[in-house]
Amino acid sequence: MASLRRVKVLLVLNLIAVAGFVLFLAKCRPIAVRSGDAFHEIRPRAEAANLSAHSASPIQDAVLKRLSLLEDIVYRQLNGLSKSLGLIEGYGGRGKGGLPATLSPAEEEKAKGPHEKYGYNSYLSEKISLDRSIPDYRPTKCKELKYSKELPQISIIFIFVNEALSVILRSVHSAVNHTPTHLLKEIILVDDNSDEEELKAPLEEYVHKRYPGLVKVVRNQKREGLIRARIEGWKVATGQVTGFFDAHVEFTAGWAEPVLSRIQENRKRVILPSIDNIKQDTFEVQRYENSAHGYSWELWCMYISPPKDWWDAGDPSLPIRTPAMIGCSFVVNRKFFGEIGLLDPGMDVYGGENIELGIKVWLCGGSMEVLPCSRVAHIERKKKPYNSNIGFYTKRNALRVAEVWMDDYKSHVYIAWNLPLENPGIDIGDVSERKALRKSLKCKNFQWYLDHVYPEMRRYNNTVAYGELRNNKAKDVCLDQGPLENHTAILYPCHGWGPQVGARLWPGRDWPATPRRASCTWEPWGPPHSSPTPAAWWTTPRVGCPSSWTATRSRAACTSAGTSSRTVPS
Ligand SMILES: [Mn+2]
Repeated sequence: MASLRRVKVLLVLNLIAVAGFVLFLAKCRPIAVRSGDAFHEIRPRAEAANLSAHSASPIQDAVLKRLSLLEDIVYRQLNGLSKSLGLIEGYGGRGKGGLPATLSPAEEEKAKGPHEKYGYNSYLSEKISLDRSIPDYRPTKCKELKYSKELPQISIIFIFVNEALSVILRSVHSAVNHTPTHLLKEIILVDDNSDEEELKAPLEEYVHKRYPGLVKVVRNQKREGLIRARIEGWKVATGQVTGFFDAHVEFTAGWAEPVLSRIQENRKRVILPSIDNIKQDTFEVQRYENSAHGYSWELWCMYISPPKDWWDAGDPSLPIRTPAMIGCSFVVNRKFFGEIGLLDPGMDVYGGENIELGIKVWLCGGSMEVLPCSRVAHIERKKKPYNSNIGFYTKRNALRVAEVWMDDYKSHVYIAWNLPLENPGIDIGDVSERKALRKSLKCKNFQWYLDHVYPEMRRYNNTVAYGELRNNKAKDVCLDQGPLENHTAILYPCHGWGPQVGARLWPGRDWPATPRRASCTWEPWGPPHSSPTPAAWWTTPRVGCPSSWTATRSRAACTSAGTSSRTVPS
């Protein structure tokens, strides 16, 4: 405490000294200027002020700027801008350096409720400085790379709904602290109609006082979902480049330069900083492996291994080609993003937009890559803030992607969601504008994308049946995923999710051409396997004898609304 007081006293003394110096300059220099201007007329006040501002010397400008900065620091120290919100600034304190932070047992008790509400330990977040340092996880070589001084400016767009104030502000502080001033055009906060009072006036007053002129706040009048919220942010952005981030991230030193440099070289590149993890319970920052971002046929995104040519090059600082993006952080030239139709505004809430952008940018003349030299840490929450039925919206959005972009492969998305191929019973809205967009941009077909950008993705051609597989001797249990090691299936109560539903059938192997007993060739419908042969072929467990297996959906009979079933011999 004593040392803190000493620092404060020193700061104030420093301010007084600088203020004295500036006063001296302010009194003397303008007089010197005026004395040279013998015909100086008396002008209206405003105009005169204007004139003197124009004629001020660069030194005077610099000193005035420095003074206002010092004033700002002292103001915050003495008036406690962040303190009034119960928050902390400065580099030290709990959780500094990205180490795990802890709470006392009494605090733990208080933390429980908000932890549940936000999906991360927001009470702990309030105890961690808004400016804390986090580790530099860049590959060593990145630190030696040099970038041009003339890089395009970025508008950083954060979207949020009912996010903890301290977490949003840490995202903002971290962006300002780690983006070079001359490259940061502005920060845009898009509030997707949050309910919390602290996200209204207190947030707005804070950012405007703390970072005057730098932060724009956009408020959605109704909840639009993450996708249209990002578009709202884009609309008010003025930087040459726009960066979209969740409002629960922390940037690291040097994150911006490699991103802006890659976009300057080629404006059609969409760049993803590498993501590290901020643990939602302790706020410890954990390094993630270098990865590309892929997805399953449900269009759930996931980290996948970088492509073979990246490994072959043997340089971990090189960009990683990626088929799509997780979506919590991406950077794109502002105008180019508009040209390729932004994100699909017909999508609701969350999910699918990240895959759509990946497919679209690749098919329509651009590219997408992850940069290991640019790192942003992100909190993986326990739950999403859009608490309505996320699965439904993700499914609906996935079907929009399938209809617009996937040509013959669209059936894969329907099968993955266990929907009939015809009349799936989901209103996906109007996709005609998106189809027209694809046509006007003269985009390539989906087969090209699978061949060149996402060869790891499993293709399920010749599927004749899909859905749950039920046995006539035990109708309430379904074939489900057993241990992967011995490729054996198990019976499990039907739950309608996961590999149980995703099972599929491939003719020409064991069934139906050679129906060997007890070895139906159902395959779990899972993430893409890296090898071209399936990772797990299943042997069906016997249930009595003789018994038969029935698939709930038949691909061959899809014209009958997919409700017909087909008997699979046991
Ligand atoms: Mn997120």
